[in-house]
Amino acid sequence: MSTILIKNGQIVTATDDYVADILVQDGRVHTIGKEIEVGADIPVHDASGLLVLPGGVDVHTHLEFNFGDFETIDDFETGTRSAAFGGTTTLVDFCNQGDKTPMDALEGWHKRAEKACVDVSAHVILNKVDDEALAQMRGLIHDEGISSFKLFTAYPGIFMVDDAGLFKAMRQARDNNAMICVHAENGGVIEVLIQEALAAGHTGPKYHEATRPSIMEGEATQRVITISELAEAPVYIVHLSASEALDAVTRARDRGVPVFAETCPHYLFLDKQEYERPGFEAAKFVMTPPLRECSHQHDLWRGLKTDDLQVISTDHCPFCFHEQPNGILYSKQQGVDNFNKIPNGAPGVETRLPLVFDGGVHKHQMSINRFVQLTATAPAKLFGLFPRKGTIAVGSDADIVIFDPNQKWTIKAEQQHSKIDYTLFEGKEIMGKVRKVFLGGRLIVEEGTWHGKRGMGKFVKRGNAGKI
Ligand code: DUC
Ligand code: ZN
Ligand code: ZN
Repeated sequence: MSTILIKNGQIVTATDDYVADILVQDGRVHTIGKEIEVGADIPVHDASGLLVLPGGVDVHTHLEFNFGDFETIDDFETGTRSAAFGGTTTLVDFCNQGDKTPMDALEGWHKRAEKACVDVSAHVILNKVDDEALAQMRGLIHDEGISSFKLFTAYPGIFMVDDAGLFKAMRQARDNNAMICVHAENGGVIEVLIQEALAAGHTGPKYHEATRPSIMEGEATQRVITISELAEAPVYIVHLSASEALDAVTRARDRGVPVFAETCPHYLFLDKQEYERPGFEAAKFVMTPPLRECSHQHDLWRGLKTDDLQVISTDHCPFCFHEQPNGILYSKQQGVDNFNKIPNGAPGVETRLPLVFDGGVHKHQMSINRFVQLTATAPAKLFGLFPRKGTIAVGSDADIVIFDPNQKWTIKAEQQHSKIDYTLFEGKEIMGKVRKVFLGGRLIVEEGTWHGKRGMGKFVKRGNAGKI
């Protein structure tokens, strides 16, 4: 493998910020120092005046993901390439159990993930917590390097598990140093509200939001936390959107309970006004949980500041707005007459780092160390990837982003590298841009040009999860 030198950049980790050189050898950081000398044959990347960041770690994506009747549009090649252009070099994607055993589901996921262009792992979604699934959790954790699982308290008949299943899975995770991630909304109540809305002739996309009230995210989050306390297991709340849910997390953390939570850029930058867009446009914003009142955004930024929220991930779950020539199942148009048939999910894997840098570091007094912690270090630690991923240190994988903190640009769907035909942030002006991306020391993105290869991403076996 080759050697490269990244020179004179401002190296930022969750704790440090200094100017130095990085010598990369055999895919890893070999030396960090001042004025490192190399031979004329060694490629040198001058990062003067630029930030040198650990590659982003996004622990919430859905690539080639089967969601009820729908499938997300990005496969592992397009989704991971899009991630790379946005400075993210490791994904922890969701592997859906569906009607298989968890082990068989993982085998299918591995086949699909062979195309990945950045490094990947998976959380396995359990929708049936029976003895077989509980037994297989042990093998998944210890033999397969899968140290986290996702369970749902929503989507009855598709993903939802009952409290008993949640409790059993949490205890199994606790005994094996793994972590349960939960989609926390009250699926039963939501189903009643959906049926009532449809019966009243309310079919437009804005009723997606109206039927998923934030207090039912708060209720489910509190219930999940209470069950995790009894199970004495760490728990991770995914895609937290609501103040009520954040309150539950904050109260528990204040008591010393090991509860962790992520939010996503769309909850930080957008609000439910988007559902008032004319025609069917609002369907682009149908993700779950839905966008909330503006006041929730303020609470989420507070949570990021006080470490009641530890991670920003994307929940990249892309369904095209327009029908696709050979795959109607990929499109939001499925729900043009019925909001309950709009596939739930939105894109975002490519814009996370720049959006959070612009909104956080430039506009919300977030330090650049905290930015790195939220987007790389904390997710790597919580999900058993650290210190291989999530930092720049001697021995770490040389997944490195050269980032210009002051470059201005405008988000446009046509310039993104996902297969999706829209972005939630069309026309938004951003300060902060990815210039170069290295995966295991190989230059894969250079000033908007792709140098990577389909299949070059590796599956990463993960260690213990649930500690930070
Ligand atoms: N949950 C997710 O994690 N992603 C997409 C939609 C959902 O309900
Ligand atoms: Zn979810
Ligand atoms: Zn998701």
